[in-house]
Amino acid sequence: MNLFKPLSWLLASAALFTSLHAVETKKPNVLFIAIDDQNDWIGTLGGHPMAKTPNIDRLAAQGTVFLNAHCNAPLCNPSRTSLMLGLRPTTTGVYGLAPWFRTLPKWKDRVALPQHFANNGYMTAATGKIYHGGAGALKKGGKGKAAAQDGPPEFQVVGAFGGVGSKPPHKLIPPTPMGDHPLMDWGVWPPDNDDSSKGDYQVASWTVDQIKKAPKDKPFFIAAGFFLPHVPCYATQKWFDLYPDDDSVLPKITEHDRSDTPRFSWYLHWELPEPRLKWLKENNQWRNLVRSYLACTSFVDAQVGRLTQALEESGQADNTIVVLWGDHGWHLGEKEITGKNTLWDRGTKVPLIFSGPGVHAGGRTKQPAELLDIYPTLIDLCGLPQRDDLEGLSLIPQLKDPNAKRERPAVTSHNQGNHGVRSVKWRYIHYADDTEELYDMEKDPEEWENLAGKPEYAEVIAEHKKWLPKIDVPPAPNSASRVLTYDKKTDEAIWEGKTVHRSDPIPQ
Ligand SMILES: [Ca+2]
Ligand SMILES: [Ca+2]
Repeated sequence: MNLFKPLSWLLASAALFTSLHAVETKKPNVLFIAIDDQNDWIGTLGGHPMAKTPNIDRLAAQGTVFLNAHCNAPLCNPSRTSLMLGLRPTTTGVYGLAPWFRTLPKWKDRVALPQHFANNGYMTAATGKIYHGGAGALKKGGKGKAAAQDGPPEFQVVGAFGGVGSKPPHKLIPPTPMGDHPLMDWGVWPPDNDDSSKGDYQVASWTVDQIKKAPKDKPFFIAAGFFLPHVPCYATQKWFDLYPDDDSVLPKITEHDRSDTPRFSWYLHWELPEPRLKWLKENNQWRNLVRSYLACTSFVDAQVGRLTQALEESGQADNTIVVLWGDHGWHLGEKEITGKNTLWDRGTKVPLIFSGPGVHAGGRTKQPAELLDIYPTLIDLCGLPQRDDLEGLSLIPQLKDPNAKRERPAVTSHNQGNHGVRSVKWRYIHYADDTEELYDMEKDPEEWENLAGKPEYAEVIAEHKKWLPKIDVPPAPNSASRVLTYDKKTDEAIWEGKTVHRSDPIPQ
């Protein structure tokens, strides 16, 4: 009897089994961390010199940070829809806080990012604000606010909605203009210094639990969506204590900054609950808002730290891709406003950090990146089947080599016809009425001097204009909230259903 043959067969089978097994166990987990309304006031990003975010900074040092990353829409619902579907807002027509894309016949069956993972053997779980208005796209019978959003079962396990958490009985600040919206509030809350009543604390606790009890036989995709520093910016005293109670915390601004920006730039945030700088100054609220926003950012940073610590403790850190992102920026007095809905860096620039297997440690890249790049990038990092229906670019070249050139700039759109194009050196903005802005971001990072109209920059403008979206559809059916339309023939602009005339005073 020849013993050699069966033995070699056995060895070959064992090798095959081992390699198959290795392929299986090699598929990394994904921890997907979203932070709502978080601009670049993150320590490692340098957007505010005093911002204290040691946990996010550590994550960035372990991985690669994109210093020039931008949202595809400067508003929650359209930004998140774009990221999760891998499609530009100008392709879906989702520009406002409504509609929910699953209500649109054209997109209701679209395979969203976590669903692609669920379809490829991943356990998917979510808590907090991932989609606008809920963890999103749940099976019927899901829990909480998100349950109303019926759709394909992209998240198999769903945790707490999170949100604001403990709220004071009355607003902490004076009534704000344009409707005294209940969300327009900030300050120290709760007064007992206990963070556990905050929605984001609960989101972190639930996520820690999921990481620790994740199934061992399959990889996980766990999404945690933090609500702060979205308004109301409530934080406990200890987070305020990280920032001086004086005007050194205020961002750099220049007076009359809007004197050289087109009137149409105001139409993008025409009448909103977010107060203007004028109101903040008159009501002695500017410093309070800035400190509150920074305090909330530091609090959220601590929650991020709880997640990364849980990964370490669970022994899964080496086999987990962490991606951390913010859905759009936020103004705190720059360009005379607060809030979002702008096409400047303060409105479009977001944190975007990857760490884990396949990611260069300590990488810092100034190459442009867009949030809709996350979908194809995660597919590549996790070795999932490719899709040919995504509009983003994989960031793998920059995750391997921070100096690798990206073939195109980042484009942000706010309603049909209004686009910001951000390259390494320039920001170009084109509004629906054909007015324009151009900034030299190396010489003028605050975007104070609009260079559009100066003949010597015609070539730079032409170069950036090439990247305006080729597809630029009108708002999808049932679009609402922060929707702007413009008819070039009649010069008629309509903001939230009301005509804005050229002579109307800018609402304050
Ligand atoms: Ca948001
Ligand atoms: Ca200016």
